[in-house]
Amino acid sequence: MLKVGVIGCGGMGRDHIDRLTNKIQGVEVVAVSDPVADNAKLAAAICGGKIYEDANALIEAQDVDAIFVVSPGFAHKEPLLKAIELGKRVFCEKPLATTAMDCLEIVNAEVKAGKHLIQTGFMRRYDKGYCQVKEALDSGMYGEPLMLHCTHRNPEVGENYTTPMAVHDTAIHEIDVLHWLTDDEYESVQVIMPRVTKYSHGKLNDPQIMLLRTKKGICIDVEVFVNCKFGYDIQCEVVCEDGSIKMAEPAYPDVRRDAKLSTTIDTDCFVRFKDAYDVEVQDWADKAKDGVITGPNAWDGYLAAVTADALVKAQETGQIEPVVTAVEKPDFYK
Ligand code: ISE
Repeated sequence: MLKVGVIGCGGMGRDHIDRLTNKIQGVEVVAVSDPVADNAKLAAAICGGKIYEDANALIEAQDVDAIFVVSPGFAHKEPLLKAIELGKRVFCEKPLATTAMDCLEIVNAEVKAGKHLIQTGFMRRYDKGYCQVKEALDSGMYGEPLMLHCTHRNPEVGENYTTPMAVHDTAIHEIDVLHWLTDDEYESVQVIMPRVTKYSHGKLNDPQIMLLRTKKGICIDVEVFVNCKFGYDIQCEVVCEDGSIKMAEPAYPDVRRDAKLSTTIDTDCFVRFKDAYDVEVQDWADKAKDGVITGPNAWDGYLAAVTADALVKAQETGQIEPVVTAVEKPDFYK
């Protein structure tokens, strides 16, 4: 049984604790920590774990084999560095950290430790639809990918959601999953700002069209539209030399009623990617038990941060911006 300590017991943290406790095999949550005492109490009530006021003490605890970091992104670096120092395996919700510099510090610490310890929580790689597209691409039957047309629509967002968040919060999923799908890295990005929807507000340009070019020359367009009103709608089509692969829609029945034919569209990411979260965490638990990490790693977290920074710059300049990593990919991650 893998004994896990969870740092961060807000909504997402408790969702993971519930998953780890009630769904995932071979894992037990033995410790929880959150600066907000009530969050920690609610979490302990789900799993029966011991409450630690100090997250460092949780990481050091003898009976904690592996750590789940689900605190806000800005608070990730410290526990990750501590866990690396102690050689404990970590599942870290995205983002790895909020700045590229912090991500690189984590990468460097892991490389120095010489052991793969960190998995970054990019759950789309575990979604059945994306996995089917990946399998088709890897089969080689359709030739090389040339273009990707993608859509990331949310029904609506709060007043606190601003233009850069369309990258950091939203397109960050495409940034990771599309580099994995195409087995490629990004060279440059651009953002086009169409007319703004009446449902947006002064601090948010919505929708946006994000364009990414990979090192192999694949061109990707992502429509990010977070006040689309009609649902949580994620699309991905890969146009290849010998065919085109469009990701399957979630399976819902076609309903005929009142002279209309309709199909459900999900309304939030936790429903749309529910199974992906479960598969992701079970896979992490199975591998972490054997001391292995095979999911998105710290380098993927760093790449996502660097690409996001370039996109935010492109939002401001309207120009094509290069995606620049401060170092070459270390052999450790190849
Ligand atoms: C949210 O944080 C997510 O992770 C969702 O997948 C994304 O669609 C949404 O825009 C984000 O705010």
